Parts: sequence; structure tokens; C-alpha cells
Amino acid sequence: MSKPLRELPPITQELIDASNAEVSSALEEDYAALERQLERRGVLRALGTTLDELTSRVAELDLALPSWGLGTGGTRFGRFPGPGEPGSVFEKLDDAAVVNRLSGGASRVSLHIPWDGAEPAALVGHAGALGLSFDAINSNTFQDQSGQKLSYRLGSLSHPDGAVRRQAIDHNLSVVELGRAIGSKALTVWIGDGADAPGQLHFRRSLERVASSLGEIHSALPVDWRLLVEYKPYEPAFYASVIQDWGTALWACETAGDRARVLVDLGHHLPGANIEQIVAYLAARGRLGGFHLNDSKYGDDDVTAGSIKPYQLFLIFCEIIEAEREARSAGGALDLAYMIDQSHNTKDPIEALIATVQEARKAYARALLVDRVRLYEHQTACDPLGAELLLKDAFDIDVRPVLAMARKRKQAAIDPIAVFRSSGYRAARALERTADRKTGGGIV
Ligand SMILES: [Mn+2]
Repeated sequence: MSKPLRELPPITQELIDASNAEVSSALEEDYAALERQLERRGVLRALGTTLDELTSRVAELDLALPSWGLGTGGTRFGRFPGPGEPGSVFEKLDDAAVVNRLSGGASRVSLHIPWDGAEPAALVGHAGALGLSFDAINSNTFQDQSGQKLSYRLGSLSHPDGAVRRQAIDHNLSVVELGRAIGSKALTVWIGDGADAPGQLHFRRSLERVASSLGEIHSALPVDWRLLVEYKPYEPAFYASVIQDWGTALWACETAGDRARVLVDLGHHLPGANIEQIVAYLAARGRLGGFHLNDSKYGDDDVTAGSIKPYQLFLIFCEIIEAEREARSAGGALDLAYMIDQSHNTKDPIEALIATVQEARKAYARALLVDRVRLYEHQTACDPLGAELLLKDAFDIDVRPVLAMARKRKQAAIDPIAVFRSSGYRAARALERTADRKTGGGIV
């Protein structure tokens, strides 16, 4: 029998159940109305599914929480920490458990090393008691760490000096060791390597050095691990980044080894980039590794997924579903990492992460409602309007009852934000964590 999960007062199952009891009959009514509407329109029949099946699939979408997204983020101009935010990795895990408990869709955490360094057994024990496990683990060679021998100021995995590259590779290998000990199955690498001035970088040699470094890291991975390579057009380098786009990341992955995959961070594109098309192409090459979910208005803004461009998020999920179909028909399966990478500057991070789970599932549910057979017919018949309207029809369906029902069936909260706000969790942590800070305990 599994051990009972550790309760995080004041958020208890009783609190969630009491709130659910109040709104349950309204939800049942909305859910039944949606089911009738979809049946009348022939949507479920065309898809060969039922609303309950759809709800089950939506409930399976589970996002990994970024340890760094549980504290207040900031910009290079400043940071305004909120009351009761987590200090240590263990406090971050406590808050992650609240997101998971209320949203029913965030049971894994992605750690960032060295920010979250701790004893593996303590991490596993703490996470396990909260019903959490660990997702891809992130290395960090985009900043110098205290006591580090050589600087990454002018590059890490691409640095012209082999000794700097060696140090960066060794850091990645030590992160893999920690990841192994806590049950991770992937290493995520994002490097800030690049140039601020024309002429600074030998483009081709820099890229070849990165690919070679990644190849060495890849060859040291456990057999059931994947290497996830993230790209980004600019920042911190403002003239050129070595891995600046998906094509470059794809080339680096193909050079590094067969378990290297491209990680698509939604904010890591120049304005107007067609991300759903990139997703389709990467999947076609068998190199789509997963996502860092967030949204963007101007650049790498790291705002809440779906808060600016929900239609784009929906179109991305449409391509994921298409890629899953293709993989299945070829006898395989897509194994994608769904991670959140956001910076919550003014929102309460727990609330923002709950909202993110909700937005991702909303986009996924709507994408599942696309009649792909009819879409192919429109594509074959060269009917742009028919194709566009078909997508819009699915996008316009209000799937919120499906999301709420998915949460209810997982004993999570029908209205997670309301439960969080009424619980007083943040105020309780503010008292406790302030006390911790005064005694210097609990902070890594
Ligand atoms: Mn990212």
C-alpha cells in the first residue's frame, strides 16, 4: 500500500472536497450541456470518442514545474519578492505540491543545478512524500558559480579554450549523476554562448565545438536518457548566439547522437516565427524532444502560457496530436517533455502555475476536438477557408467543463485558484518562512 501523502496545511483534501461540494452540481450541469452540444453537432461521433474519453486524455496531460518558477522572477532591473516565497529547494517542492494538488496536472519538478543542489536522498524523500517526482534536470553554464576555476564570460561548451569546455562538460556530467540519483530521465542544456560584436565569433568553429561538446555529454548519458537541446536567438549574446534557432539545434542534435532532441521554448523565437510549423518539422525528423511552455509578447518574456497568444498554443497542440498520429501509425510513440519555463514577476507563482496547467490543457482539449479527417479533406481539396473554419470551430468550443471535470476526477480542485486564495497558504508560509530566514535555516 502506498504511503499517505504529506498534507501541507492549510491545504488539505477536506478543504478541496468542501469547495468541490459547493460547485459540483453547476459543473455537472455545464458538462452535460457541453456533451449534448457536441453530440448534436456530430463532433464526438466524427472523432469516434466520448466526452469522458476526452476528459481522461486531458487529465493525462501533466506538466513539469520549473523549480525556478516557484519563486518570484524578476528582470535585469530588479526583483520584487512576494511574501512567503520559497527559499530552499525543499520549500520549492512544498509549493510545487500545492500546484499539483489543486490543478491535478503537475506531478513532476524540473531542477536547475547548481541552484537546487541538495542531497539526492533528501530530495527523493521529500518529493516522494508529497507525491512528486523529478523531470528533466537542467545544467547551467550561462553564469559563473562561486569557486569556479574558469569563467564562462566568453562561452562555455563552444569556448575556444579546451580547458573551459572541459569544465563545462564536466559540470554537465555531474548534473547527469545527480539526475540519475533522483530519477530524472533527461538533461536539458541551454547555453548563452555567443557574441556581442561582429567578428568576435568564428561561427562555424564555434558551432562545431558545441556539437562536439554535446556529443561527449551524449555519450556519457545513461541508455534510457535523452539530451534536450534548447535554442534561443539572442540574449545574453546580442549579436549572435551559437545555437540560435531550431535548424541549428537540429543540426547539433543530429551531430551529437541519436538520443539528442530539440527542446522548443515558446519564447525563444523572433517575433512572427511560425512555431507550430517548427514543431511539425522537428517531429518529422524524429527530433522533437519537448517544450518549455510560456508566452511572449515581445521576446523571451516568460509570461504565462496562453495569456497572450492562446490560438498559437492551440495550433502547436494540433501539430503535437498530428505528430502523435504519425508516430503511432509508424509503430512508435512520441515521448515529449512538457515543462513550464516562466518568470512570474508580479503574479503569485503558485497561482500562475495553476493557470498554466489550465491553459495547456485547454489548448490540448480543443486540439483533440479537431476533426483531422475533414481537415485533410480540406487540405487535399485546396480549401483554405474550410480548413481555417474547421480549426476555429474547435478552438471556439468552451472546454472549461472538461478541464474542471478532469480535476474533479483526480480529487483536485474544481476551482483551484479560489481554493488557493481562501486557504491562507501563502500567509501561513510568509510567517513560517520569514522565521526561517531570521534563523538562517532552510535556505540553500
Ligand atoms: Mn527555456
